[in-house]
Amino acid sequence: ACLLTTSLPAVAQPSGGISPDMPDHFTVSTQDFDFIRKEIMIPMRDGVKLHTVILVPKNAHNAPILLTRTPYNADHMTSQADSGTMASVLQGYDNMPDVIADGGYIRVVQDVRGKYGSEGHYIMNRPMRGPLNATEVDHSTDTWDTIEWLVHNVPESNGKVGILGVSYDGYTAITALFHPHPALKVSVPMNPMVDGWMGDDWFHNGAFREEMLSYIYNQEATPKNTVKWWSNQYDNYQLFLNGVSAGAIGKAHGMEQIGFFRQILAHPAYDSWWQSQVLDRLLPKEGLTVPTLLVHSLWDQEDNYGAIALYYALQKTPSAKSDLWLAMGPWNHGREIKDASMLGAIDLHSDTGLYFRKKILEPFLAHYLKDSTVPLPARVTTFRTGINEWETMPALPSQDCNSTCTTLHLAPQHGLTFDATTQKRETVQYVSDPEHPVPYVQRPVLSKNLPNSEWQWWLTTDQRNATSRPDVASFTSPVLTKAVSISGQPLVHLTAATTGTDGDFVVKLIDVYPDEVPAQREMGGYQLMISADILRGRYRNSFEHPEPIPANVPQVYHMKLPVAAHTFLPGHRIMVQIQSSWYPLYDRNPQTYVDNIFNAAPDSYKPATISIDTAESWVQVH
Ligand code: PG9
Repeated sequence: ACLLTTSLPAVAQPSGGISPDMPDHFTVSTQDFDFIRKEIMIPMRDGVKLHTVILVPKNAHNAPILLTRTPYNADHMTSQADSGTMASVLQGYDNMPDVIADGGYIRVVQDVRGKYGSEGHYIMNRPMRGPLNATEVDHSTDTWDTIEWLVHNVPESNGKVGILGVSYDGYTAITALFHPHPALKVSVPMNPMVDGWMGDDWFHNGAFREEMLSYIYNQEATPKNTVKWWSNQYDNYQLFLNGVSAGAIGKAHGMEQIGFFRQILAHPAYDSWWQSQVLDRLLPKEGLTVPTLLVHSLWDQEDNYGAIALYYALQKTPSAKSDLWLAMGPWNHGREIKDASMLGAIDLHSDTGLYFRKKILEPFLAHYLKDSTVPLPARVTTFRTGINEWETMPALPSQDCNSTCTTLHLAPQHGLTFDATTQKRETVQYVSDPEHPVPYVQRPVLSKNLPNSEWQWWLTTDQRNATSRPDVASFTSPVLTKAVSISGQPLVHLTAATTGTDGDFVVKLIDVYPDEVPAQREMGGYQLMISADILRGRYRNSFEHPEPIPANVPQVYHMKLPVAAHTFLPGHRIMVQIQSSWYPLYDRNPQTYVDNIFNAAPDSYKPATISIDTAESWVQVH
């Protein structure tokens, strides 16, 4: 579009015969745009002003507002095109032009405190007011104050506001539900970060996700991310190995200057600092009063815990019956807002992102924000991989196993059986050597900030690379003669001994494709992870109070794996895989008990022999 200025800015006076080409402020000519863009500094109750971009369709009248609150640059998120149409401007993160622009919504994106154009101080996942936050403000008050301003100052609106966002912006969409503003009619947290210790971005069951150091660095060194994480190694595997512990690597990058990094170092266990801020503990105490659609990606490489944990926690509250919905799909982190016809290498044969937006999200928003009579989606909608079909259910299966569970028993000779009577005792051993940890993707492991990194899709990558390592134990069923469908969270009961005094256990449930797949030959023999997670052994009895593992004494390790909705087809096999590192996504366990692994000395990292007892190890599936 040809952009003309509407008013001529003052021209700087020449000096020494030279006058600058650039005006102090360039004004974009918007008369041919189909929307009006406003940038407002909205005052909060403590006087801090938050930078807010408002896009109003030019024909808007009685239109609802869709709000996103973000640490990722509101300006950037509302200026993605060299075109003057709202649909093309709203292409980026958190935006779905086919829902937001085509739906006639007023779009509002706000920088949270201390990021980009907003005043105030940034705090990572700023705790809600309470034991960790004695101030008068948190994300819920900032949302309240913002909505209060919007409903009084955007005359084109109908006074109804929805909040939505992916990941961090899903987290802020949840915080809006605490003492919500009466004009907040709906919340859609997508892939939200909910509990950073138990299973979202920072730790999983106590194992630290050291690949996230670069995120913390970029987000927290400067308000506008002007200082970027650096590395002198192309291969992160080598970078982290050289650095020894995650604490040492962070310190070598000067990260002790960053408050959140200091908190991470001080709180390696699930202590009261974590417990009093995680949203799946806090929100159920309040209950839901606003209709909420949680959105979960079944292959989410970043936040595959939060939406489901919050769903189960809210299900226990009376308000769930009226106000809680869940949608799950075959997506990586945030893929539901884009084309989602492929799951990594796997062809889904339809655009599952489009289906979600048109059949679930759009009616949900319209019902509550436009008083539309379109029916609401089912309480739970999920895409079932394997048979590639959508299905609905009144609720997710329970988190505990009852008589309806099927048990996959580890069996001798690396077998896996449904039949408990064929399960016999055999000890399967491997040596876990911290000098040669199992890579989570093939090396070189590229930083997730690099465009050719495998980060986005790593959960879908072929596990044959792991299967062929001597420090990975694989247990495989015979070829299936009929389909096996699973839903909900697989439950692991693993019995293993180690010669060390600490150690990690990674358990993966894998769909092994037939040797030949004529329709897509590259899928022949593919080993697709369906659900997998890690547990730091010191937390086997208590996430809050770690304990050394007694060397050479078998211990039971329980894990709830991420939720699945998958059908293993006839001709496929089911595999359970066990290993003791997933590197460098998760920091190495020294395998010698030390007080705080962030400070582990190089000589504490020791090889350990792991012995798995097949007779006492199984995975239960719904
Ligand atoms: N997964 C990212 C994140 C969320 C919350 C905290 C830290 C990181 C994100 O995509 O926003």
